[in-house]
Amino acid sequence: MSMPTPATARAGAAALDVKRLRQDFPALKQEINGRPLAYLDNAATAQKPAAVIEAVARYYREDNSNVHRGVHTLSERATAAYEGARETMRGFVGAASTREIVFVRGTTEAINLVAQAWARPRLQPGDEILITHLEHHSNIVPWQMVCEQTGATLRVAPINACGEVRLDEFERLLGERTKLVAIGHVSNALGTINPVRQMIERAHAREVPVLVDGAQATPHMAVDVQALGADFYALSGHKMFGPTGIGVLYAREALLDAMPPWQGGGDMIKAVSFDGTVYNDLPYKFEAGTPNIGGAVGLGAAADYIAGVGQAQIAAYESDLLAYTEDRLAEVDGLRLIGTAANKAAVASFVIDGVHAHDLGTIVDHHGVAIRAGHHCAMPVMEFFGLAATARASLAFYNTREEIDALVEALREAKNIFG
Ligand code: 7TS
Repeated sequence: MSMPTPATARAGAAALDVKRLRQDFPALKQEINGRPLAYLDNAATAQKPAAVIEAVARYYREDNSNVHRGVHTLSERATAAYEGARETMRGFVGAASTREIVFVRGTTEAINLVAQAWARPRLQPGDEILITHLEHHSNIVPWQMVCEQTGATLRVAPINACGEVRLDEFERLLGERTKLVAIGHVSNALGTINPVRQMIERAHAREVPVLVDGAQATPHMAVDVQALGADFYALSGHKMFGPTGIGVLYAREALLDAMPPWQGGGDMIKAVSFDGTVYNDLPYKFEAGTPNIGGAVGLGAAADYIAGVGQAQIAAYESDLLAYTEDRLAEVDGLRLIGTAANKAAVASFVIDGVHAHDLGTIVDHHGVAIRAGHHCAMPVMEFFGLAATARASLAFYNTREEIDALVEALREAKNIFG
């Protein structure tokens, strides 16, 4: 297969009818402070299409019941909807089996599950977990906790001035003692796309399993866990146009099989007596208690929605829009882009001389433009660049050049007021 050329990428971009797609998102059709909303905070959470809102509402209106236990019709329907969503998510990430798809609250819970159920029983003092300097706090703190619990050590692969992981250093840090690598697919603070396939290959050459934090990847690109070779892959529903409070931990079956459950309760057992408990089959062993059934239904609808739009088209359109965003931002006097990796997705983080990032966020909101200002739960990244905070515009396929123009106009006003 040949690589897509810029011409085919442009054709892909042209194929996305953004004006029509925006009609699918009720929240986008509103004014904020008298201006059309320009929602550029998608890395925090994405807006939801009517298809997702309706799927959740229909589930509660018509099928609401508990799963895996009732013999009555509603319970059978709820179970079918929940397990149907699992099959959809299996296809979405390219897993071999639904046994490898564990529903969790989101990326944070997925990573904590791996930290507590995979890493904690295995790690010894002297063992190492290798992450990168780009990680979101949820791919740092669970590993710090498990290091405290086991005496293992956290190692951090450094980044360069563009915000790219230094692969030479990554490889150097992968050693005899490394027991797990945990890396983000796409950085939420900078937009850097890590070469995860290459990093996984290097880890696997040393027989080290790899967890990929995919929270910022699944809204923007097709993910195939088998093609990547990922051992664990975590995602959040709400960032990919689905509901909050639902996400997926993908894990290779052999790994899940060898892991003890991390929470006990209903549904994760086959039989319980005071002499002992027999745990349930995969993936139920990791889903204690009544799950977020409505959330899973909504997540399945979101995955179907993304597939309907087309992941290649989304990636091509956003790549074009990001280039436009960076070009327009460069016109703002005193603006500095933070994160200039060669391979980037959907995020423009920046600072402006003399204006605090939070003031930027407040002023652009007066123009109806939603961006995020702060450390983006990636304080080590901020520290690397010597900053307390950046302003961040994060894009989705429904954003337009007009919205970027509104951002730039608002930033100019902020610069006039404070600069
Ligand atoms: N990993 C990455 C790369 C993220 O960007 C986030 C959330 C998480 C993990 C945690 O996901 P959760 O769904 O479990 O909360 N990132 C952001 C952000 O950039 N702004 O708000 C949340």
